Amino acid sequence: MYEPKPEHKFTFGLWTVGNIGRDPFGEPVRTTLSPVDIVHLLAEVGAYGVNFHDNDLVPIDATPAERDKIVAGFKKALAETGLVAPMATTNLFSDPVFRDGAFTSNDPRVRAFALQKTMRAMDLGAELGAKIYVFWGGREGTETDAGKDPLEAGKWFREALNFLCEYNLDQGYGMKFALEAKPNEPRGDIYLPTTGAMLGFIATLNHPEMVGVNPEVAHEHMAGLNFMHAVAQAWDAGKLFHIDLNDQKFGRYDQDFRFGAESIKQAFYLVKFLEEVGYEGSRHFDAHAYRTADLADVKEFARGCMRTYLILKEKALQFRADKEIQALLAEIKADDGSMHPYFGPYTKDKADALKAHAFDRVAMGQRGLPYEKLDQLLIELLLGVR
Ligand code: GCO
Ligand code: MN
Ligand code: MN
Repeated sequence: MYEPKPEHKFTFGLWTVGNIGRDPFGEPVRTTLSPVDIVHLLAEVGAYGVNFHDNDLVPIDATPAERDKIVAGFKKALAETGLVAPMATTNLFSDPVFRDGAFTSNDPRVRAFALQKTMRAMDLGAELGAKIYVFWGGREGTETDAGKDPLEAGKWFREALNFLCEYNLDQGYGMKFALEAKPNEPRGDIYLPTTGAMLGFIATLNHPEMVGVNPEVAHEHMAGLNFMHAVAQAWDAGKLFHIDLNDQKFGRYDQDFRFGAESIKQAFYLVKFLEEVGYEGSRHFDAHAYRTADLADVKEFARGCMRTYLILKEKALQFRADKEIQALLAEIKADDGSMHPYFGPYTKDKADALKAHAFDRVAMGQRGLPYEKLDQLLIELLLGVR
């Protein structure tokens, strides 16, 4: 019943199920899987697609001949399994060259290298059919603001994206860029730390229509924010090009837990939102299994992400069909139409009439709203007793 199907558009990055369980305190606990192994693993658990950073697939030091061989093998695995590669991105954070950022590094040679590396990674993405190109500026930030000017860094970042938008046009790749915000980690502070900040920044670009966002649950939760609200703002702006689903305790380090592992209610609101507005992009799980997992448990992790999404999708339908819940919502949103003449576009007559209207403010302030009752019904629905 909760079997993933291609139409659900569930995708995983090579780096997600391929995560070997290294952390700042400990060595890897799982063996490295090749990209081809990962494609087969994802096919086995029922995913629709696989996303990748350039260097998840092609090592940074690979020769052109090695690159071509790896890409051919990967294409073969995609063809064998029917998986697609809808999103690609650049690793601009692992190599020591990016220790002070990529597009915002103080070193102009690093900024130019970051552009070169991204153009090559876009070529790779295009070759494999990716139409969404993600930018996660993991090291675009500072530990001390004594050495970097945020205005200058912002200008460099804008110039880089403007340049790459033109490259996309010039090559005829037809890609859409999706900017992913994160407040910190690995930098002390990362520039443009929230989805809202990214949306403001996009409006300053030369090709704003080409650029949207890739919000991630964990990143907004690290900042203590309401993820669904950020997604709604992005959707309203026509900018929800991609989404990174995972989970995270609020305010903690970057945990990348299985989707729905921690915040069931927030996950429910999110799935309900995506399904009700008709979001058609990938449901990308940017998460990894606990460090305690072995390979079998990694598969459970991947299956769990998709299964929880599908369970919550069903719960959203149940919420809409629940008569008691809908009656409460109707009561909360009651509207006798008497205020309609005051809403909509401004006219002087409307303003005059509204200024003259006598409101019973005290009575209005006495009206209670049954949100407690509604929320308890939602809890019972999610706990499976409704
Ligand atoms: C993180 C980020 C990354 C990006 C990935 C693709 O916190 O590490 O979420 O996983 O999503 O680099 O851009
Ligand atoms: Mn993340
Ligand atoms: Mn992410």
